[in-house]
Amino acid sequence: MMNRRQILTAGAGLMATGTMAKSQNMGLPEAAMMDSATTQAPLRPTSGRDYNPVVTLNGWTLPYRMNGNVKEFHLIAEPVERELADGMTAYLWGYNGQSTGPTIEAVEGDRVRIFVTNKLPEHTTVHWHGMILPSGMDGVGGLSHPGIPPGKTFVYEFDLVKSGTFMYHPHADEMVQMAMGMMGMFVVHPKDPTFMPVDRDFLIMLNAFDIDPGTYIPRVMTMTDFNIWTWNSRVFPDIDPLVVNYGDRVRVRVGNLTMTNHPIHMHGYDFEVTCTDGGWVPKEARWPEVSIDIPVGAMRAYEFDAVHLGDWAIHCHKSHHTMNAMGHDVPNFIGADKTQLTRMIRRHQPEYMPMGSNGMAEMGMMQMELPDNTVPMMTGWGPHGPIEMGGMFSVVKVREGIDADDYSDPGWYENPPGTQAYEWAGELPEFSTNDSPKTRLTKRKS
Ligand SMILES: [Cu+2]
Repeated sequence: MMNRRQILTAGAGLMATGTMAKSQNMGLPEAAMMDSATTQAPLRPTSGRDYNPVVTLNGWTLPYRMNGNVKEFHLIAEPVERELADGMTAYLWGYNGQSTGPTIEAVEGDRVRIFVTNKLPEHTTVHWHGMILPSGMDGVGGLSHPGIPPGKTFVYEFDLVKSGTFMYHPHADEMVQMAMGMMGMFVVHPKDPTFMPVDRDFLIMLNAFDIDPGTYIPRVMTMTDFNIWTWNSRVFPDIDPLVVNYGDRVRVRVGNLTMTNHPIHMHGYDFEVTCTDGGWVPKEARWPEVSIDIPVGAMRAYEFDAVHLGDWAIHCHKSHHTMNAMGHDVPNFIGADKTQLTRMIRRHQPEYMPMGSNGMAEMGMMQMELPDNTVPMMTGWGPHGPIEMGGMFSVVKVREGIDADDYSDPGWYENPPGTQAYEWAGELPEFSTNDSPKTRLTKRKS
């Protein structure tokens, strides 16, 4: 088990690579780079207005500098290598070393100046999804301004007139550039720090790729049949847990830039939707939920008080989205008797193993040989066996005694005595799971 405490240190993996850009063009802010897919500790502001920073799961926040009253950021659009899971790297396009790109954080009332350097082989733009800004800053290539040619840097500058959760992505060769992983989130904190304060504020960007097992580059023409369903370009079991201290007020902000909706379901709690990318939901207009559908091209934030200790699953409720690389044209063998067939195939292929007659759970147990650079369809081990999940799945870990800035994995929850499902030790009815529905039917008749 990896000790997150050892690797989760503020700024770990941060490398300054702004030197080159600086010598070519004095005055550009340094462009911080990230070489790690591990959740980075929240980046507390050291200048400008104060705010409570967010935590991007398996992501990081872009540092800024103050230039007079203007908050300056530097994004670099470029090819990146991203570890989607241990053992699977994808060659993507992203920002500042990673896909998804770094989270940008600022405060309502700030003026921001965002330098965007294009190191891609084709032009790009950045659209600021949900922001109220001048039309010429909106980043729609050809409409708002010309595309940023390869090798050039453009400057976006605007006032943040409202707080909330927004996204950024190209509006230039959009289908390709988004399929390649170009997207990030932009959080504008309220000017009034007493407005809807929370103790923990998590960010998840829902995205998806179509990458054939054994390959590295996403197919960019895929419209719906993606095979890698990710949160911030990461899949279970390597999405970090959402670590929460007992009693914390928690906000989870979920953006969706995939091609389909995702009903995000969290166990153990009910919660309220408090924000969309259109703005904050007034108290009287909120309603309770346990699953919240995140439409395409939208953001939803929900909040809850962490008063139930435990390990609680959080996942997309489309069961195919909690699987990793898989084919969809596999017949259903449940209930089929493969004894005869197995004997015949083994004459030619002695290692042949029949699968699927009892369901597919055995796939979570087996260490099947996989091509290089892919992840098993269902995977992850919990304290009680295989979790049989992949893709858009993680665990909310609510514990007592977690320090304010500690997001390291506390390990598995130990259920107090008498609070865990247990095996019946008394008499059992006669029953065989090997009977097909047909035999069971015949038995009942006789
Ligand atoms: Cu989904």
